[in-house]
Amino acid sequence: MEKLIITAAITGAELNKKICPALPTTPEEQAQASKDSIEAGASIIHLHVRDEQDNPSQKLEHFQRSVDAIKKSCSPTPIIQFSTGGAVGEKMENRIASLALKPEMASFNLGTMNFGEDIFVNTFADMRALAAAFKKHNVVPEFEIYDAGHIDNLKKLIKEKWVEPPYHCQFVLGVPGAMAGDISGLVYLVEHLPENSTWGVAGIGRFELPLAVHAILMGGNVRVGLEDNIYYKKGQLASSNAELISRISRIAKEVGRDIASPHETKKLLNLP
Ligand code: KMH
Ligand code: ZN
Repeated sequence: MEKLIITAAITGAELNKKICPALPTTPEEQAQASKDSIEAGASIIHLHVRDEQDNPSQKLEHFQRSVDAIKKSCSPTPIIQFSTGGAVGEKMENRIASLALKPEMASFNLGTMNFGEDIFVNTFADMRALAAAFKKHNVVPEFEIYDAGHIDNLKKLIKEKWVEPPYHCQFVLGVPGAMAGDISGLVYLVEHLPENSTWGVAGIGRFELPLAVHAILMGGNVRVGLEDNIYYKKGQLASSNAELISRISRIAKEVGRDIASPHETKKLLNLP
């Protein structure tokens, strides 16, 4: 089996420190969380950023200051994957604009869906505009798949030649409004991927750990972090992102799956 790529989703856009005191939101906190996550085994940082009031932001200046802080404090430097999802309701033009900073990777959300009580809008027109921006800025997309039909949306974009292989897919399972985090669902999704794909899974909430363990055994990759799940176990908040990542690294090593470094991850994902 290939080495395991662990992505740390350290912050997200939906949470705050009242709900999760350990959530890193300032550039300094994100730099420390990234450093600890890399030491714990992560090689990719999935990055959402905040403004001076701690509100979710897609502004270039806010991305830039977090990227600078992370690069300064992490050795080896992780792959920094921008979120183009942002917070629910963010304008598509702002979500796309962040790609101008040319991160190595960024998320690419594959469809409109209920997202809790909200609607997360990603129309085909949005996706085509996003795909054009990825090409223009030479950024590698990670395709976020929340539902089975999103694989068909990806296949449509492939057919229309908006996106090119290899296709890096992240199954984000357990969002209220989309697919739950059942193992049978994960198996179905893996079986229906387009050729020349890699995959990982990000289980939301209580789905995080069981899906990660299955992905480790199935040869997939894993995303964990406070964006997706704030509990270490039932009733016990996680003390940090690194705590969640360390557990995944321990489990992977116990079952004989080595962990990919940032350098190895670049090779595995064919990043420039
Ligand atoms: N905050 C969610 C609405 C992404 O990063 O691309 C979307 C999200 C996905 O977090
Ligand atoms: Zn995200």
